Order: sequence, then structure tokens, then C-alpha cells
Amino acid sequence: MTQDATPLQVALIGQRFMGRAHSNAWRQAPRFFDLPVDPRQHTVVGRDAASLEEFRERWGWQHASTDWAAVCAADSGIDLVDIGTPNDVHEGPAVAALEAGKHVACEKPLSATLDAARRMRDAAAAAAGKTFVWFNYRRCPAVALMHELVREGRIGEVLHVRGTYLQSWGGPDVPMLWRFDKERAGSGAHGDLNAHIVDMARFVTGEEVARVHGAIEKTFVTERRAADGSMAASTVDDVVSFLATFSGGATASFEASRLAQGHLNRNTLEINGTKGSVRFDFEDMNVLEFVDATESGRTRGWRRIMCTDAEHHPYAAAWWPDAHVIGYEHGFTNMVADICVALGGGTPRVPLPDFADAFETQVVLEGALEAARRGAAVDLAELR
Ligand code: SOE
Repeated sequence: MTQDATPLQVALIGQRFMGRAHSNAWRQAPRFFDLPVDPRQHTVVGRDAASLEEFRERWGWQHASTDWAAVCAADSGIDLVDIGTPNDVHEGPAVAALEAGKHVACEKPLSATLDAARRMRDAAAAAAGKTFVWFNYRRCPAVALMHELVREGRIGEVLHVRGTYLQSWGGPDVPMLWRFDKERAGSGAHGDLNAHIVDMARFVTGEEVARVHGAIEKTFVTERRAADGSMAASTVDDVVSFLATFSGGATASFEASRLAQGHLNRNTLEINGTKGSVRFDFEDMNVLEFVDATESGRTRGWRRIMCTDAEHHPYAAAWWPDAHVIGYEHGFTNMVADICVALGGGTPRVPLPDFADAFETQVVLEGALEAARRGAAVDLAELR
């Protein structure tokens, strides 16, 4: 943090997985980065007052509240509302905070439904505050380098995009959670995981998905044990795969699963172009693989780039010496650093997605579900 940094009063809504990831990021960013604004952990909001107090103290928030509407109100003293709640509780706080003139940082996917996402996009367009969406994987240095190389033309014209996001934790023994309830989550593996790889592919290529040619949406696990011991309907997809084309003509395949045994968090993206290819695998997240097809065939091949060089890779200078690798949580801390840079009037190290940008990802997600329903191709212009 720079000495004359302006305070930024932050309220976080949510105290579970993302609540912890975001709290850690707000806490660490000003320690590792010199920032033009000084984020202050003002209030954490959650529904369960008893556990919230313990959370507040552990994660360094000054106040705790069970009332999200109060922190979103114009006179709350809050500058930025951070939303880390289930997907059906994004729109209410986001729109309220924007109408009250605040900045909003919202978890992905933007919302549980395309209609809600559209309302959020429109509220953001009419508001003075800035919006941000926590597509955290953009801020892995290897994904940022992938973006730079593709935008510099190092792989030539983009021909194929292949994204897979595979997990294995969603079997029938896993009890009922909001993530399995369509009303609350909107979708299952699709909104949770395909959202990330669609965002990454759009970000890296700079192109929009124009058409979804076909999709499979499949629910294998149809009921789960609820907290009261009864069986509850599990109403979301476990697996969604779809084929698409980008605006520039590249072909794409995207695949998300929570039932892919052996894959714990395998978020991969590979892009093949006329002059080379790049690929990323989150399970080896500090590395970007790159092949330059213009090199002599004698030595041409995949090279492994460790993205920890302070001079060349974004964020690396703020962290550790070369190859003292970073992990999952650093993506969130890098994101807070970029949010603070943007709010201070600067240019973030890596472009930040706002609500308009995340709406485009939501259009792709809805297009895939619509293609699965119709059993036919969907032109995404229909959904915008
Ligand atoms: C759970 O499936 C989850 O934590 C997602 O919600 C995250 O967005 C993803 O990064 C990892 O998996």
C-alpha cells in the first residue's frame, strides 16, 4: 500500500468457502502489493450470527451483521460490497449496492439465471460504481501469459479451443447442498465449472462465442440425503459438454463434470493456432506450456514455462523469488490488488471482468443449456 492511499471500506457477504478466500485476499493484498487504495475489512455479513462472530474475529473483520440490506444502503459507510453467496443471492445485494452508489465485486457465475444476470448488467450500466466478477483463474500468471501470447499473435490465428473442468466430488454419497438445488444454483457443474473455462477462453482469445452447435446436459445423481435425514431431489446437472464456434471461426469444445474420478480440480485450457499452441492445467498452475510451430522441426516441441519471473510475469514481483510457487488463494489476492489499482484510477495488471463481460459468459452458458433442451444448434445472438 502506498502511504497516501485512500481508504476503501469493504463489506463481504458470505462466510463459507468464498468468504474465506475473499477475506484472505482483502487481508493479504495490501501487505504484498503497493496499492493506491487501502482496503479496510469493515463488515462481514452472514445468516448465522453465532458462527459469524467467530469468523469475524478469525478473518480480521471489524464488524459482523446478519443484514445484507443494511450494508448495501447508501448511508452504511461501505464503499464496496463483495458478494460471496450462493448464486440466487447475487442479484439482490448487487443491485441494491449499485443503486446506492457503491462498487460491487460479485462471485461467479454472475447469477443463477440469464434474466437476473441481464438485470445486473443493466443496473451496472446505469450506476456510478464499478463492478468486478471473481473469475479468479484469469489471475494465475500462466493464464495471464497465455492471454498475452495469444493477443501478441504468437500462436497465429486461433483455430481450436479446448476447455475441460473436471472434478470428482459430486457422487451420490455427498449430502444435499445449495450447489445441487437448481432454484439456488441455476445449474450444477455447468455454472460452477464451465463458467470458468468459458471466461478464460473468451479472455485469452478476445473473441466471443457466436454459436453453440450441440450440448449434452446430464444428471446422474437425482437424490441426496438432506440435513434432516430425508432424501431430497438433486436437480442440477452433474455433467455438461458442448461444442461451439467463436466469432473468428475457431471451433471450441467445453466439458464440465463433478463425476470424473481421479480429477480433483482439473481446469485445463488448450488453444491451437496457425503458428503454435498454448495449454494450461490448474493442477500445475505455475506452468504454461507453449509450442512455437515456426521453429525448426529439429527442436520444435512443447516448452514448459515456469511463470514466476518477476521481470516478465504479472504479480510475480509482489510474491516470492523465482519458482517459489504460488497457489489457489493467490489468484484471489491478485484480484483484490487489481481491483484496488482500478479503483485508484490505474490500469490493472490483467484485465478485470465487469458485469457486462460476465453477462457474455452467462449467455454462452444459457446457450449450451438451450442447445441441450432443443437438441439443436443455438445462435447466441438470440439470447443477448
Ligand atoms: C467447487 O466446485 C469449486 O470450488 C467452484 O465453486 C470454484 O469456482 C472452482 O474454482 C473450484 O471448484
